[in-house]
Amino acid sequence: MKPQHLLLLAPVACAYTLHHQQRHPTFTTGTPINVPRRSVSSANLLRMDTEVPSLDTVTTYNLEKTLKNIRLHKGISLRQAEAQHGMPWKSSIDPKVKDEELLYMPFWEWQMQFMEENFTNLKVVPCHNGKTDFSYNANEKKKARIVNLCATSDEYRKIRMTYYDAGDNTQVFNAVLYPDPALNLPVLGVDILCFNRKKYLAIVDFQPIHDNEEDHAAPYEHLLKPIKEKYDSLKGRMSSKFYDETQHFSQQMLFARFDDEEIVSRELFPAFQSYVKTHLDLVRSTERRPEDVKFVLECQKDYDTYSADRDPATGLFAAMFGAEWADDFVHDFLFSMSERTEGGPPPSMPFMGGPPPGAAAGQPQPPLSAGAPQMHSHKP
Ligand code: BLA
Repeated sequence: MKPQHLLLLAPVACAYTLHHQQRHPTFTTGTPINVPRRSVSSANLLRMDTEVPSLDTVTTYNLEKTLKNIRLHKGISLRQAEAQHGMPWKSSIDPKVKDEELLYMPFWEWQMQFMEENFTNLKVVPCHNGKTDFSYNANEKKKARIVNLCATSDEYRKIRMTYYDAGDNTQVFNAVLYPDPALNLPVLGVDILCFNRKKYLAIVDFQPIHDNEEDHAAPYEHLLKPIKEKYDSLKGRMSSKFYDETQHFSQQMLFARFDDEEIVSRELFPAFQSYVKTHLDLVRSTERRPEDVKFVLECQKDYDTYSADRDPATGLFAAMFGAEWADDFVHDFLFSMSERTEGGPPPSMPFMGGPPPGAAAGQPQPPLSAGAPQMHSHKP
């Protein structure tokens, strides 16, 4: 997000506040709820989207916090933000899909409830970069849609959740929770995917934000080891195709490629719940050090830049929603502190299929795209 986009959040915030009395039906129940309307004209956006000098990370963070306090005070609730796009969805965008199609919706639902019950001062943050509202997008023709939610709480500077539904082709639940920067702690990362209802990929980790050993995830790994030990299917190792496992990934990462859907409810779901709970326990039991804020924000920024540069989903989003939307989505929503590298790494390959037959947990394995026919090769 550019500094000038922060300035745009003020009118966006006012739009949320001013219009939140408007009543509209929800998609799911028909119960009227307050749905905000955005009233910033595109002419205004264009006028305001001019280059201004970059602000440093701490100033940006403080400005963001102040704006959040102004606009979130009377903002919409988490449930209202969720209901704006009919979430939690009960059926797929693809009518061909029959039963139990939204495989990972229980992850979304459980996390929402857990946050509501356990996070302090949980508030919705608009999914907006001043130009585009990222809360929802769909490609009706290709039968794919994405929904996003962003929030903040006393424990976490940024909480974001994504559900991607492309019928039996692809289901994804993705979430990242960044601790308050006065806490020098790993980020909680979740990336859970399913392709063709046959090939599954799951990663849940306390992702280190720096790489010197005493600040790395190592000090927290003893909390995760006993959990990981219980789940034999989740002890796999990632490939080096997209990421480097020594950077921003811990030794206690839950990682699995599998083809037995049973594993989702039997192992992945309880393991995910334990990691989320343990992360909150860690955040709660760690003393804040305000003098660390600048350093930790810089580390979270490095994490964002690393992740944005390597995100294998960029190609998929470009194929479904257009290259510009995909680029802005990755840099301004998913990894919103990331630096855009001029002439940086090429966009990642679209993902295409499942893992090689017979792939077993516990071994480094090639990406799902290896050897599989290309699924998303057309421009939108
Ligand atoms: C891999 N993640 C992938 C792949 C895709 C996504 C398409 C490649 C699958 C393949 O062909 O092998 C999907 N990434 C997404 C989506 C979003 C995204 C849909 O950011 C956003 C909505 N990725 C993360 C986070 C973690 C993560 C937070 O975004 C950490 C928990 C990990 N994803 C991760 C890893 C791989 C991966 C480690 C590579 C697995 C491997 O190479 O073996």
